[in-house]
Amino acid sequence: MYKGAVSESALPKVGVIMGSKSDWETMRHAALTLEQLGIAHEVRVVSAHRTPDLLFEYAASAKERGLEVIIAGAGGAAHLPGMTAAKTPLPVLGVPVESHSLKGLDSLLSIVQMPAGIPVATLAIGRAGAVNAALLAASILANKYPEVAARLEAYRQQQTQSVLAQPDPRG
Ligand code: RP5
Repeated sequence: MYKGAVSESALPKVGVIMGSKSDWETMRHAALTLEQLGIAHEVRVVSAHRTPDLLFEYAASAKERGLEVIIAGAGGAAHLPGMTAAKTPLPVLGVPVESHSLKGLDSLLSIVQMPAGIPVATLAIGRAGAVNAALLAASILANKYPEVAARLEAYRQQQTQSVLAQPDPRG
């Protein structure tokens, strides 16, 4: 785990939104990874179907508030990432949350199958997708912020070293 990052009190660069409080168990991994990389972010529950007006307001104002990337997690008939992408020019990274009935396949297909014209970068189902959404957000920000690029590089080097340090899987 990368420990070199410092926490920032700066304005959030990444918005982490999710359709329900119940998504937090998955989406907390995105927030944790952003924290490890020292990337200022905010976390909000914004539901496409329970709070549609809030979703429109959040997405439409995101860029002018200073956000540069949005990570949107949702499960089931997961409209949140696509609707968010429709209302903002910012890159939207979609995380399919694992649903009880269909194990997240419904979430994945809802998010990934965007018609041409409004893209959502779709990650894997569950924790892996949440972590990778944060790392992808970091990659996007790294094009503009050298300090983020350096932290991301350190994170990856540390990950490589932790594998090389224990080549025998039996520990
Ligand atoms: C979606 O419905 C949420 O993203 C969540 O994954 C799913 C279930 O929500 P709850 O019924 O747990 O609030 O909108």
